[in-house]
Amino acid sequence: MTELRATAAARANIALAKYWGKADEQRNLPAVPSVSVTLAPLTTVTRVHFAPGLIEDRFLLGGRAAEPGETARVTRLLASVRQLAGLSLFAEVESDNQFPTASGLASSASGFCALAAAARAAAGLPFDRNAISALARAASVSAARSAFGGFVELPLAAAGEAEHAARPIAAPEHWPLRVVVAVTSEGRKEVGSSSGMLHTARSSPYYASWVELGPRLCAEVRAGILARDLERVGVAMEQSTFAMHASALAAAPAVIYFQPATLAAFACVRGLRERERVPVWATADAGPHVKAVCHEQHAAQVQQALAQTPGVLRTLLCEPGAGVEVS
Ligand code: 2P0
Repeated sequence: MTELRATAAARANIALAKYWGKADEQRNLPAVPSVSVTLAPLTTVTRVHFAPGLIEDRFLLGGRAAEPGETARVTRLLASVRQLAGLSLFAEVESDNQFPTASGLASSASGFCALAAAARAAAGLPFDRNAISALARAASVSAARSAFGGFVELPLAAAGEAEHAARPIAAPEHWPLRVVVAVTSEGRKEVGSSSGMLHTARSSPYYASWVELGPRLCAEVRAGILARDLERVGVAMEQSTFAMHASALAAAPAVIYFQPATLAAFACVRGLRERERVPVWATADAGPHVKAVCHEQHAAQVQQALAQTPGVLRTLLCEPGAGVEVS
């Protein structure tokens, strides 16, 4: 019997138009469409080995046994691969982020996408980005987008659609933008994305407005990408960011991801734009870090300004990267 093992590498992504909220909790379908850019070099490498003799799935994250909650999510994904491939073996999974895990940047996106690709390959299933994306999406919605490189969208699911997946908008070479990540905290975030968005949906009076606004901003970002119009993308991205956070802030009790340094970094970016005429716009996800999007020729200036902002611990320079790869 051939060795049932495989390795996959997937990159993180940041949403330029945000996903926040679920249309179907059971099937993990998003309530709003989203658009992202896949980021080099923020890569997770995951190895999966379906092996005889195991009595349960084992999951090592950064060389250490993962928490039970994390292992349960991994096991759910592996269970659907086992069912698809007609396998009954448990698996050993090792996942390593090739970027600082403690920074809070270790989004589930690159991790679940790499896991989906490695698990399918280890089980002998063919390399199929749509299938990987749908499998990853069922575990973590944003992970669906990391299956593809460059600029990617995750539309709303059609009624009754079984395998809902992301799809590419444009390759990384289409637009060599830069994303400067301003790291503002080394700790883990207080409220996870899933619980934050479910709590927002249940208790925020602004959630319905957010869900109504999402598709329009998504269409705007998509059109801006195709036209390589940074201002169009930036303006819609900032509105998407602040509308998402506003819905969370209005939850009872409030879900607050911003730290003082988050606001200082947003002010820095706004200052660069208004005082220095640098075309740069910023976003933040379910955490305190700020990501600034600009042209290549302004990246050094943006990086330097953010690095000097009070509370910013360090910066990372990213660019559009490739989709998931299996080796
Ligand atoms: C996004 N985020 O579009 C948005 C913006 C955070 C803010 O997708 O519940 O880890 O696992 O499906 O994908 C983070 O949420 O959520 C996220 P689940 P996920 O990138």
